This record gives sequence, C-alpha cells and structure tokens, in this order.
Amino acid sequence: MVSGTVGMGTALGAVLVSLLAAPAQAAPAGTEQASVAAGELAAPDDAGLREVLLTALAQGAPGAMVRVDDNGTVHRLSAGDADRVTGRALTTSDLFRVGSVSKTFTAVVLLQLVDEGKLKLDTSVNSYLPGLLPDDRITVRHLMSHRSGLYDYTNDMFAQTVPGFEAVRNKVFSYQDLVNLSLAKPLTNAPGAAYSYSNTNFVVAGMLIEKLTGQSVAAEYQQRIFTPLNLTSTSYVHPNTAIAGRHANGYLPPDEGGALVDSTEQTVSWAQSAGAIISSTLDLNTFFSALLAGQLTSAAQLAQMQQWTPVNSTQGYGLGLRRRDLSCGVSVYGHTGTVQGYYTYAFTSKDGKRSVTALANTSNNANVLTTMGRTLESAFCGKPQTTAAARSTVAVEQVERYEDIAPDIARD
Ligand code: REY
Repeated sequence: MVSGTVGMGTALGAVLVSLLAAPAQAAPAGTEQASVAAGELAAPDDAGLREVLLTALAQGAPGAMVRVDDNGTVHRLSAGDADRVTGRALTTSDLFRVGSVSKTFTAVVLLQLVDEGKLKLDTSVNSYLPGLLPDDRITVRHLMSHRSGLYDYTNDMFAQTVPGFEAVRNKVFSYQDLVNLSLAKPLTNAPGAAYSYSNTNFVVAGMLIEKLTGQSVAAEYQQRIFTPLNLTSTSYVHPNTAIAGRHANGYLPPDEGGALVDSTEQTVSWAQSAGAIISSTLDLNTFFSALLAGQLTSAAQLAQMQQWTPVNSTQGYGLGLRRRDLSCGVSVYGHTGTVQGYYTYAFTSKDGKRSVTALANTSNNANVLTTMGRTLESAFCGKPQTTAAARSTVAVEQVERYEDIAPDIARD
C-alpha cells in the first residue's frame, strides 16, 4: 500500500504551477537544458510517483519513498517496509544512509575553503598533501570532477557483493589505507583527460579538509552545513555502526540470489568523506535547495561547481554535483547514492525551489535503481505527455540513462 500526503503551502500553488507549465524543448544531447525556474515546471505527478514506488517494490525493494518540496508545497509518498522483521512501514521521516550524496557535502566544504582563500582548484593536490599522489599534475579540480584517474578501490572490494560487504562491515580504515588500496593500481587515465567516477577522489578530498582545517570532516560538516541549515536529522558518525533514531533498515541482495542481508549496521569506513553521511528526505531537500539558491558558497564557486564534464548524453558531472537532463527539457542538479541496502536520488531545480529525494532500502538491484530514477521524471516533468513525439523521446532517454557509478563492475 502506498501512503501519500500533499501539504499545500498555498491553496492555489499546484494549480498555478500546472497552468504555467512550459512546453518541452529539444536540446542537443549532453548539454544543459534551458534553465527552468520551479514555478515554470509542470506540477509533480503524484500518481506517477506512486506507480514508481510500487514498481520498485515489485522489483524487490522492501520499501521505497519520495519527498518533494515544491516551493512550500510538500508531497510525501512511501510504500513497503522500513523493517522486514517488525513489519514497520517506511515513512518519509525515516533516516537512511545517503551514500555518495555525501560527496556534495564534501564538495561544499572544499568550495568554502576556496572562498576563504585556503584552497585553489587548479593547484596540485600534492602541494597540500606532499607526496600523497603519484602524479603532481592531479589538481583539486580533477578530484572533484572525477578526472584524476585515481583507481576506484571499491571495484575490487565489492567484486563479490555480500562477502565484500561482510569483510568491511566493521572495519575502520584510515584515509591513507584507502588511498593505498587505490595506488596499488595504475591511474586509469592521465590527470584531467577523462571522466572516471572513483570514490578515491573524495577520500583524498576528506584528507584535504582535515589538513587545511585541522579538524575532522565530521566537525566541518557540522559547523559549515548541518548547523547553519538546521539539518537536525543529518549526521556523520563514522566509525559508529548504528543509525541513531527511527530509520529505514537497509537490505542487500546477494549476487547469487537468496535471502536479503540486513546491511543497516556498518562503519561505512570504506567510504567516509565519499559516502558515510546519514540523513532524511527533508534534510537532503533543504541542503540541495540551499546549495542551488546560493546560500552555501559564493556565486563564483557555485558556478565552478556547475562546470560540466559530460558523463553520457543526458548527464554531466560538475564538482561533487551531478546534472541530469530529463525528457521534458528540464535539467536537475544533485547526486545519487549507493551504499549497501540504500539507493538515494536527491536533485533540485536550477533555482533550488523544487527539490526531490527518493530512497529505496535496497541496492545491488539494477531494476530498482533504474525505476527509482523515474521519480525525477514524475517530480519535475509532471504527467507524461501522450503525443507520439513525446513517447519516442521518453523511450530514447530511458535506454540511454544509466547510473555511471561502478564503471568497471556491475554495481547497480
Ligand atoms: C559500492 C558497492 C557502491 C555497492 C559505491 N558507492 O561506490 C558510492 C556511491 C559511495 O557512489 C554495492 N554493490 C551495492 C556491489 C556490487 O557490491 N558488487 O549495490 O550495495 O554512492
């Protein structure tokens, strides 16, 4: 069963947004779509969102949920279980592990350090962390845009999903341990030459934060982001293994099939500043709205964050920020996250006024990952268009859209 609520900030809000809906515009593949303010978007399609969640459940997710914050109007839908043992239903206020959505938080801290004159994007990482990396040409910008060529050690760590997970569930790694795992392999490309998503980049980013501030990333996230934005459901508790407070349990399917593994409790030490934040749908929406509205960095650094490296024909990667181009000609900005038992999508409009966070409490399930991506279509594009042209656009987009984490292994 899907439970859903829509809270209206203004009685006329939903009517006005649908009246102002802009016609879909075709744009060249791989380019940012025309900037569309939240007020010009079609109204979120609650029936479409509901269908997406039920499809995710049919594909094996124990639970799925989505929260849309649309300029004061809130849409909340959830389906299935937070806890398969007690049968407690998932709710949109349950906490969860956000995985690589953490990378955007890490990027914000770095860009604030740039604003403070303590860090330069085009300076060699080795000038801040002498001797750390094997090539002095790797810059801070290369890390943040996944163009360093640093090998992603998680390819090997999680080649076998459940055994790989159980081997690190309770481990505590230093950042240096993780960098050493990466450096056991050659660079995947010359610095700057190609986009290649790698957790190693944001582990080094965590080292930079600690070196330049003299504080833990936990303290920096708290002081610079969690406290100012009043993100009271957001935390970074590495290496504690529990999620404090009411939360969605995470469920990991083994590669060979069989019973789901409860993966809720883990240190997430394998990811740290690349993926260990715990949060909620409301807090992630608040975070991305504030970021795109310019409340967390200078306008200059927000512009740097949105210098896009092409990922594929419908996605770009900026600095710790993803762009996805939707079928209705709207681009949205945010990040995806995969950590064992949790798939997250958190994206916002260009002006930050419509934000969407969706979660399924499973992972290692490509069907669920693809399905949950469709929450963005329903939330930002509204009801699907029914013309033949619109139908063919959607079909092409769905074929081309894939998640690019795990380029080397089938991680999704
Ligand atoms: C690691 C494996 C995924 C996930 C990853 N996540 O790098 C970062 C991100 C933080 O980008 C795991 N897959 C799963 C496997 C595949 O183990 N053999 O799906 O839970 O979010």
